[in-house]
Amino acid sequence: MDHAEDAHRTDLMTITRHVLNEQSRNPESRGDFTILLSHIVFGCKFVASAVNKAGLAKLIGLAGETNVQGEEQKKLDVLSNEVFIKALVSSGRTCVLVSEEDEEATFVDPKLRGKYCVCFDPLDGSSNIDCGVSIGTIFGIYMIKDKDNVTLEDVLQPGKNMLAAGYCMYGSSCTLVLSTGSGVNGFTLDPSLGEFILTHPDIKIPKKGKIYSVNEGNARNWDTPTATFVEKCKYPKDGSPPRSLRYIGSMVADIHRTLLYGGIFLYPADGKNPNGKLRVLYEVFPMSFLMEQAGGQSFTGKERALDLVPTKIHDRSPIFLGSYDDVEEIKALYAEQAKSSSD
Ligand code: FDP
Repeated sequence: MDHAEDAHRTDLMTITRHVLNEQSRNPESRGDFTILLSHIVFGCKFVASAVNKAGLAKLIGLAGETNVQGEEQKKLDVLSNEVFIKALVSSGRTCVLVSEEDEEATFVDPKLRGKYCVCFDPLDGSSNIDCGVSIGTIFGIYMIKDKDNVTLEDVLQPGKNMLAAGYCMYGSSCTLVLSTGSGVNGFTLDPSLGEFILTHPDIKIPKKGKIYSVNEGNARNWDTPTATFVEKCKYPKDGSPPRSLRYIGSMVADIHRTLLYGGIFLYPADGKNPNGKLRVLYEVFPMSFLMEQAGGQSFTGKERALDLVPTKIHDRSPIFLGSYDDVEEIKALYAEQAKSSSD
């Protein structure tokens, strides 16, 4: 028996141990973030279990309600939202919550208030639920500005003010990817232990990718830089091979692949949707934070995505994010367009 290997296998870095290790590097820390995160992790485990049982438990199907974006809500969305709201409130560490499923922000009862604000999409990619494609939870965490005066301004902050962000992907395995501002780590749920184990330490996105990811069905409404970029992906003029197109249509799954394999994910503005589709607070910001922490970039077509200042909690923004060099290319195309329109 190889004892060294055995020892290695049994010395598992759970997500709690990992966050406690990070916490111990900050002597002022009182463990509040660790407590908040453990409640988020519980929400993810609950949703993972519900997603796994969805077909069996007949949980899938319409709940007969529509969400703020006017989309039909699935039962799993409703359930996931309830689970996360309850988990976050009961942590005693949150004060304002913004969920994709709720029109208004939730202000936590003063007796249960803590110093964190959480913006989240409890079940992103819900149009994929019924066909078993990977879906996920996305979250971004801010610190409250003034404890005695909690307002919506606490969540209408630029993404660069986020303390932490992450997502949990419910797919062939359940993977939680987290950044607390010093790199990105991926944890996989071991169902037999009920623990997220560090499986992808210090994720770095390849500097340049070979994949582009976009809903090409919207091509006829794209602006010139997006159309030129995609044309270059398919018919490169520099002798490089064409890039592969991969588009799942579930943001968490598309971003997870982009982080691990490199490439670029685009949800641009188009003639019909000048702000694109994806929501700033709980899609664009958390994913942009993770991308930058992994060495990539994120751009709105005008600016660094994390510099955006949202004015409403459900604001949308065009987004291009992924490998550093790939995003540089799209930035150059937008700069060219701006220059030619100012000439
Ligand atoms: P969905 O509508 O299935 O909830 O913003 C939600 C989202 O999925 C993202 O997860 C996904 O990247 C995007 O929309 C897909 O949009 P298109 O169907 O327009 O490509």
